[in-house]
Amino acid sequence: IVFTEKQEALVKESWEILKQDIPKYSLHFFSQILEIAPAVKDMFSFLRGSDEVPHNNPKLKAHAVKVFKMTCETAIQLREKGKVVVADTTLQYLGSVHLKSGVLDPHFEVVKEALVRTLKEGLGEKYNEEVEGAWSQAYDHLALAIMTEMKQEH
Ligand code: HEM
Ligand code: ISQ
Repeated sequence: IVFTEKQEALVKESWEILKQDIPKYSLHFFSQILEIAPAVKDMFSFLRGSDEVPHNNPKLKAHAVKVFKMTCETAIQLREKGKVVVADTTLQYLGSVHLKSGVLDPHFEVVKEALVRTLKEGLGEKYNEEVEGAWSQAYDHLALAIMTEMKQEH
């Protein structure tokens, strides 16, 4: 696959913007996931037993940030190496966490859409289709790596 320097730069630049308000965008990201697929709510331990999305939940924030950072890292690797390299242990860990939580392939599209909506919200007029395309490509590669690991595990 071809991932250009421009695409890498777009991903990095937009993450720099969203990073400036982690509480806001992690919550937005997560709320979008629930809006698109309300049923996934029960998969998340930090949500069980609560009626609304908890504001300033440390786990929610940390995990949401990780999704953004890992996608960003994937963009860098796609540009440098043309492929995705995630440490085996990380991939195994993520594979097992998601498998145990009951995550299925179609859920990855949900998270992608939520990610894209969050970028749109955070970037405002800096958002465009090129930005969306760059993030989508990087995310797809990362998601595929996790889905593949989930299949090898069960
Ligand atoms: C947990 C990343 C896709 C649902 C996590 C964690 C990370 C992560 C880093 C925290 C692991 C830990 O330290 O415990 C990612 C990435 C994804 C992805 C990078 C895609 C590229 C998904 C999808 C779903 C999902 C599609 C389904 C809606 C969950 C759940 C947990 C989790 C339920 C466990 C949260 C908890 O109860 O603590 N994910 N995830 N993830 N993720 Fe994802
Ligand atoms: C875990 N996996 C995917 C997306 C997430 C978003 C917010 C919090 C945790 C997550």
